[in-house]
Amino acid sequence: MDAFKLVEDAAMKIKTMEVRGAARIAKFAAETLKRFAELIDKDFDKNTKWAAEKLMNTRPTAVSLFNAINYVMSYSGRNDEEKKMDAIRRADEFIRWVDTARKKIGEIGAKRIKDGYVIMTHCNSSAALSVIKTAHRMGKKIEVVATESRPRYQGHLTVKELSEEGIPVTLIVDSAVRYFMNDVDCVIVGADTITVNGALINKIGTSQIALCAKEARVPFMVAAETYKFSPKTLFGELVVIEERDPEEVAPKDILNLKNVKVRNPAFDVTPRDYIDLIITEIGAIPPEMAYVIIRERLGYTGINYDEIKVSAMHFD
Ligand code: RUB
Repeated sequence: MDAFKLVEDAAMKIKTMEVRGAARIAKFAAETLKRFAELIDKDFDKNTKWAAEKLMNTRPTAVSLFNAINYVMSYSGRNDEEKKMDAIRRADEFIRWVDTARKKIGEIGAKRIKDGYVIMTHCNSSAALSVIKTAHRMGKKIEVVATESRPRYQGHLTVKELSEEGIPVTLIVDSAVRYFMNDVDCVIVGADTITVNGALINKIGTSQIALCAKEARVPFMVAAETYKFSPKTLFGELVVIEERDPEEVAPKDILNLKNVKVRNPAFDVTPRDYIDLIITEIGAIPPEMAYVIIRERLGYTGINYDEIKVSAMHFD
């Protein structure tokens, strides 16, 4: 296998959303960098930097991709062989982090789900579904209301996953959220990024759901691994919201109309005031604690975010 083609293909898979969802993207990037490191036999720094940039320039919003790449790229060594071994070790570590964090979030979050609960979720989040599935496996009788999540219909993936698990689920259109809000006991969504001030960036429509939940006094919870927190925002960087092709949301005859603009932002921002709890693998925390997570868990050196290094962490 050609190492460079491997990375080009992987980048394309992320770009076209064949691999999607913040956790899956992060894990896939770490796996790809590991494979790349195994395959190349010269100019380790130069080549891995190329691969890292290629993967980084795929989707801009989920900080999990940045954190994954940064984690692997923080390798050290006196020569290429040592650097290769360290990069591979770090990639394995990150991959393990993804898996253990999801499981832990399931265990912690499931304690917040009471028997008989109806839970609303949006998009297709492996972390949010870990909470729901764990509660179900604990024997709690629960039901789910899942939004279809236009325009890419990730909600269809969610209902398939829940159906396979034997969890009753109702699929609704995104605009029916307020209609059903009074019938649910809590909302759980995932995260693409959490900023230093505790704001959540997640699939477009999330902030409307949070607004409805607050108005209806329904608890709104976020399931997010600590690698979804953004060290870049600590240094003032704003999160870039991916705007995708208008063709995803409207047919040609509409797109061709005069005086009509079609826009397709893929994510939106939910301010921390609308979030009751963020369930991470190290505990359920209020959004106000985002700064502490970034400092203690992700760590950094220097004041320039280019120099931020995700430091060693505990996974279990
Ligand atoms: C996916 C999305 C998910 C988060 C969290 O967007 O917004 O809610 O990524 O998912 P897209 P997870 O389909 O555009 O990638 O908990 O699996 O990381």
